Amino acid sequence: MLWWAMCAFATLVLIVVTALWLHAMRRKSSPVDDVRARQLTLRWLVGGGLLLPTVSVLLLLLFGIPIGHRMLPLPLAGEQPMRIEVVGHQWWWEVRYPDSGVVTANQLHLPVGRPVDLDVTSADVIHSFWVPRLGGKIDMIPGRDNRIRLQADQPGTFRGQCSEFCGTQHTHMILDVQAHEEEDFANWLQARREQQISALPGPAGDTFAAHCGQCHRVAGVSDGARAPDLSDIGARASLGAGVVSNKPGALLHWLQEHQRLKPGNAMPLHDHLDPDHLSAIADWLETLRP
Ligand SMILES: [Cu+2]
Repeated sequence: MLWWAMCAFATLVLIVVTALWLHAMRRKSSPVDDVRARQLTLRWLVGGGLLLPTVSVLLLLLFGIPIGHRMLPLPLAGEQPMRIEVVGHQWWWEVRYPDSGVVTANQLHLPVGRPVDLDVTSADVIHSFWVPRLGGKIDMIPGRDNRIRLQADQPGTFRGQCSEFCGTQHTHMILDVQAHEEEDFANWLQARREQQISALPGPAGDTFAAHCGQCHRVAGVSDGARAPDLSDIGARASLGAGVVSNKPGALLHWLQEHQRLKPGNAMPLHDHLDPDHLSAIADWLETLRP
């Protein structure tokens, strides 16, 4: 709403200034004496230089301040905002629901019609959290907690994007935001909380434990904390924070080609791993969903 209001106002200013400019170029000027010339100059200075900007800025502030205010994490009476922690990493998003212990990555599930306080920080360099359809951006700074309050008014999928250059794969740091009706959100959270994952059996499971589980967490299976949580990776829209769509088979492709698809990402190559193990791991990961 704020964006459209400012866009409409800026368009109005553009039209008025252009019209005045065309008028000034086309009209035949009649000679005026010094007194009249000073009057005209004063009129433009006071009207166009003082009154017009004062009124414009006041109007925009009257409109913008209440909207901006809603995004400030001020104390609320009644129902308290939900709290979600988001940590920026090169180049992915860690999302934690501290009240339920649920952790996910590169996707943010929100309830509709309820304010949500996002506590954002970074694990490495400065990133910036931004979901343009829901509100302004806020910097994610290592060692510092910033907070922004957002509220989705209708269910849907919104794109979030890191908006502070954070390295070569900054572009590939996309956050998939899903706003759900309150009940659907509660169901999702409960399903995630009660999710039971059985470890991949056999030698492929050993390979996962030795090479993947050191960095990646899978709830109840491994507890690595350096890389994205994989407990619900099968349910995510994309892999690599927006690099490839998570279609059947995409996980194996990602595991084989991730350094070509997203050069410089922290995951080592898997060339030395048994291809059958890699394939079994990919198949197993595809089944991980709440
Ligand atoms: Cu970035």
